Amino acid sequence: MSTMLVQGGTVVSSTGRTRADVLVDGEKIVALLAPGQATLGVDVAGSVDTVIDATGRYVIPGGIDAHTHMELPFGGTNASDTFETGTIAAAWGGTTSIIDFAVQRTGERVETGLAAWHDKAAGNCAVDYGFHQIVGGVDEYSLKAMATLADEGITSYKLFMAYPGVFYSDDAQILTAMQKAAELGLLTMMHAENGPAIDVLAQQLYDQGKTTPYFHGVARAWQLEEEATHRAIMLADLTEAPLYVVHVSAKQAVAQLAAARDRGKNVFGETCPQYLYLSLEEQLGALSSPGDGPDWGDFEGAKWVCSTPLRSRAEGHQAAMWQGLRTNDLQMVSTDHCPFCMKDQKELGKGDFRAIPNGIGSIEHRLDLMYQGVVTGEITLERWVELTSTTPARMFGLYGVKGVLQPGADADIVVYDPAGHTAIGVGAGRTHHMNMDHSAWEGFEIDGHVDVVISRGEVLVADGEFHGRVGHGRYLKRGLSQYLL
Ligand code: DUC
Ligand code: ZN
Ligand code: ZN
Repeated sequence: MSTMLVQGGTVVSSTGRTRADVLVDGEKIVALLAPGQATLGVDVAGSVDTVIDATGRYVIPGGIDAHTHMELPFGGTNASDTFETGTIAAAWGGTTSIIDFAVQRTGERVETGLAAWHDKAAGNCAVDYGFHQIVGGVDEYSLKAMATLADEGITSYKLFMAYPGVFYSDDAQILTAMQKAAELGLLTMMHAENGPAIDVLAQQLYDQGKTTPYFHGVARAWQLEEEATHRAIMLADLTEAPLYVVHVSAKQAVAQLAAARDRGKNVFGETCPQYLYLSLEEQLGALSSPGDGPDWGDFEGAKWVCSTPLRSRAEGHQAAMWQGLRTNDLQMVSTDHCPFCMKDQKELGKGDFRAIPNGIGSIEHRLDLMYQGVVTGEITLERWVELTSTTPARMFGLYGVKGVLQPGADADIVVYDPAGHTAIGVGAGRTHHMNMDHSAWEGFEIDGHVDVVISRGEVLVADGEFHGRVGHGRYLKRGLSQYLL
């Protein structure tokens, strides 16, 4: 077992910041020490195997991305990051734990889908990984299977109010699953969009010749996110099931969450960097060259086809997401990392936006993109740590081991340089390790840099090099949510 001292930095937690050195023994943090002094007469820095210099930098708990889709089968193809490529990219960006979604598709058994997910991930991850369970077919078999999930460390499951015929659950199925979840203490995660209504609008737009990616955003109207969010909240209220709404993008949906929380309900919401920074007009409606496109944009916008969709900046959704993060009406930021290449993947939807695989790749950039929110004054330094690590740990039953730098916790540590710079994108001199032929974040400049990334006492990234290894990442058996009211 080797020892390490992360020395000279400012340790930032969700509640404050302090100058401290972090002492690591093997995989665990064993002490936070007053900086640079002998402790109990021992010269600690001179006694450890490795000293990491964090002078002038922030020392924070490793990021936890609680919403990823490695290798997700979707729209006739698979998300382009494997557990190997996706977790290496995560490490580059300071994310040391992910929670991916095991998939039960409609017609499959939960156990089969879960076993397949374990097979894909085991031995292939560079950072630690846990699972949520997508329940794509609520029936007597899946309800029975839900009872065994918590024993396997899967304490949250996801339902879809969208994607009829693929993952969709109707209200009767949602009600039944929530009753079971309430009984078992599982957290219900909800993709809250009214899928059947979206499909009607999408067909109508297509029939009118409105086939470009922009119309993906038009079909997935905010009213259908607000309505589904409200319906999910009411069903959760009735069944007393705690509810976590994923990838919130509409300001009206945030208002629904806020109203439920004001009534004292266990209702939570996550947003993603794309809903904070990107928009319907600028990205989904993008032109690869001016003058292209029959109406609004051309196929360039396919890079940003994801669901929920990017929303209108003129309508103020992005500003509302930032505000929700400040007021804790939204509690967390995950990526919904679901990358697809333009070639052979997004291209499947040329001429029909409905056939564009839904998803954006961001796992590598979440910490940086959220740090930029600190620079621009949207959130505080402490809130940055809370949104990206501490609350994900508490929400999904990992806190104490993950999400905090304290004795007994895993030594998942990021040294972040506020004087550094990160140029995001696939272009020359820019950073990009995800398995994609483009970046949804091309050209973004960050006034900060992930310098050192440590996972359970092993250095994964330092001096601009990857030192980690595939197989280092371990399965995280999670406990019940530690965030409930
Ligand atoms: N949304 C996406 O953008 N991709 C995968 C699934 C989802 O709900
Ligand atoms: Zn979703
Ligand atoms: Zn998702």
